[in-house]
Formats: sequence, structure tokens, C-alpha cells
Amino acid sequence: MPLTIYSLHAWEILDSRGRPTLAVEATLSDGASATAQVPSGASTGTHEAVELRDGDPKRYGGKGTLRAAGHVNTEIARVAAGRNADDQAALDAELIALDGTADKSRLGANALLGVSCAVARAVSHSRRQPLYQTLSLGSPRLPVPMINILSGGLHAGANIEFQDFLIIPHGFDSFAEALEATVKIHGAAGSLIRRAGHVLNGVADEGGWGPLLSSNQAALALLTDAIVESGFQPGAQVSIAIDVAASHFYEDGRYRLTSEGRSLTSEEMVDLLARWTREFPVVSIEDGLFEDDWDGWRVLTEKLADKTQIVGDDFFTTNESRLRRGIEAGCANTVLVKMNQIGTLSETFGVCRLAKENGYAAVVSARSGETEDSFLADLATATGAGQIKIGSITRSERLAKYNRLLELESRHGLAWQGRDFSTGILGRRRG
Ligand code: 2PG
Ligand code: MG
Repeated sequence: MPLTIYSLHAWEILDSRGRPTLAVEATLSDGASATAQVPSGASTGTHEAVELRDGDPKRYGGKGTLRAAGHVNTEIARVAAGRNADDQAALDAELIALDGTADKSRLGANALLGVSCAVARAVSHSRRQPLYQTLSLGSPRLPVPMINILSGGLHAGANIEFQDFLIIPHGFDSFAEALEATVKIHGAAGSLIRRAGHVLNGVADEGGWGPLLSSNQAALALLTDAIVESGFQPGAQVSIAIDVAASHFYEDGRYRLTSEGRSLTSEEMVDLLARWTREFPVVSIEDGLFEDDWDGWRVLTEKLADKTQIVGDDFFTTNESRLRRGIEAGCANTVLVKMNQIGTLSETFGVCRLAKENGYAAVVSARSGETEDSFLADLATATGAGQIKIGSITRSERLAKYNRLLELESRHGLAWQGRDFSTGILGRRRG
């Protein structure tokens, strides 16, 4: 008997910022059922698939998701009922065709993604498998985390422009040890901020510190000090990643670094980033330039990609055709993978595959608006992407994923790849 979809049900829930998003429950013909929750970004790329909002100002300032839920409960549920649940690619193709638009704006990428993930998880329940096995592309492995310690930009009141200052704790024997080191560094960063008398702007959107610092450079210095103060070797054990999220301070062809008192051209921005990779243990730069500054991205890649991960988030928006164009044009060497930027699991896998075939690394990423769903931990493990970006080590919408990775390491005995990361990107860096 083929395993088929029996019913779908979606409803509006709230994300970690208190904004509406969706939960979808899928029930299969053998009675197995599962729920998936959909994340939501704030610093979104222009080329992302459309997250459908109600636009009704009387509810949640227009951000309600009742229309998206309604689409799941009527049109999508009707078409999905009776379909083979085991064939994710066929199901996702059906969802894309049913929507019928290039950007998924008719039914909503949030509606489609909720269905795609809920069915995959229900299949894993039916097979009594851990989710990562059901999703597996062949060689599951635990990812190396890129963990937020300080936030700026749209996630923390924009007092400094760069959005994320993260650490990559790669020089450890296990995921659990890497996480322990991170907690220590997060604590040290908090103490340094207080000791220096900076105002602590509460907790930022991804659970890290959101201090009122004087500049992006000051944030890099503080993060490096926190690594040293915690007793770890910067570069050898713990490196730094930044998400510049440059599209969000790009205006009229210039990069406006107000906190640094300068406004830079694309070339000057590349030079500044290059300088900071020399002065600080920065090994990964995400969205270092505006999402459509293709020439700038080529220059940035030529100058830095032999020693640094050049990551496209808003730049690629988890979109195969943008990634293909980037590969052909010699832009970036790594893709950030966010399921809801594209809207189905199969397209997410497609991007991971394309990256791998072309020697690009992949970092599976959460959104700044998250839920308690841990799907991402299994997804990153299943794709063998090698890296994951979830946010900081506080707030349960983040911990749901970290704790799931701890479970995969401890209960499922999956191996961790931290030292491989060191010999990969850092090997090149030293050489
Ligand atoms: C990013 C993400 C996560 P958002 O830019 O990488 O940090 O933020 O979900 O707001 O796009
Ligand atoms: Mg980003």
C-alpha cells in the first residue's frame, strides 16, 4: 500500500518576535502525523520567495497569516489528499505548479514550506526513523555551528551597521565541547561589554548581545578579546564570522557606515573587509556587499576567496538560478541556505546539490524570527552541508536546534566535523 497524504491542517502561530507565522500538521494514510512550523526573516533579500501576509491592518498590523493558513486548509489540502507522501520531489513540484507564480506569491512560500516540511516529518514518523535519515542526501554529518555573540543592524537597533558577529568554534573534539566553549565566550563578551561601560540594549533578535558599541571594528575587537579572555586561541580553536548584511545600509551606490563616519564605494568596502580579515581572525564574510552588486562580488571573491568563506545570503536567496549565475560569474564560494527563502524542501536540496557539485560550501541557516521547531538541525545534518547558523545560545527557539544537535551527537552517535573545517578553510588560510 503506498503511503499517501490523508489530510493537512494549518493555523496561525507566533514566532520568536511575537509576529504571526504558520504551523502545518500533516496526517498520512497509516495514521502517522506531524507538525512543522515556518520561520520568518527581518533582514530579507529582495529576491526571496514571498511570505504571504494578510495585509489586514486590524490584525497584527497587517502581518497576520490567516490567508496562508486558509490556502493550506482549502486549495492545497484538496490537491494533496491521496498523493504519494514518500515522493517529496513530486509533492513539491505539485505545490509549485499549483501556486503558479515565479515567487510563490499566490499561495505563499510560508504555506508551501509548512506543507513540504510537515509531510517530510510525518513520513519520518511513519517509518519510525529520525528525521535526518528520512531527509538524507546520502552522507549525514553533524554541522559546525556559526554562533551569534553580538548583533547590530536590523536585529539590534542598528547602532552599528553589521548585523551579526559570530564565532565558529571548530578546534574541539565534539559538538558538545564546541557548544560549551561558546557559552563561555558569550559570557566573557557580556562581561567585557559591562566592564567597558557600554549600554546593553537587552537581548537582540537572535539571542545574542545587542550592545551600544561605537563601531563595527569595536565589535570585532571585543569579540576577539572575548575569545582570548575565555582561554581559547583565536584562529586555531575559535574563528570569527560576520554577516555584514550590506544591502541594508547600501544607498545610492554607497555603503553608509554611519557608526564609522564613512560612506564607501564598493571597492573601498572590499578593502575594508580585506583589512579586517588580516587584523582579526575573520574567516567567513556573509553579504559583504549589496545583493545586486555583481561586479563588486566578483572583486570581493577574487581578493578574498582563497582564504575566506564568501557567503551569499540576500545575494543568492537560496535560489538555484541566482546561485548558478554566481558560480558562472565567479562570485562567492559559499551559499547560505534558508528554506523559506525559496519555499520547498526539494528546492532547498537542489541548492545544496548545486553548491556541492561546484565546490561551493553551504551553511544551513535559521531566520531571525524562529519557532521552537528543530527541523533545521536535522536538515543540516541530512544535507551534509557541514555548517549551520542558528543564532545565539540563549532563547529556546535557538536552543531547540542546538539541543537537537546534542541529541544527534549523543543518542544517534553522529560524528562531528569541527577539525575538518579547520583543515578546509583554515588550512588554505595558513597556506
Ligand atoms: C541573516 C538572518 C539570520 P534574517 O541575515 O542571515 O541571521 O537574518 O532572518 O532577519 O534574514
Ligand atoms: Mg544574512
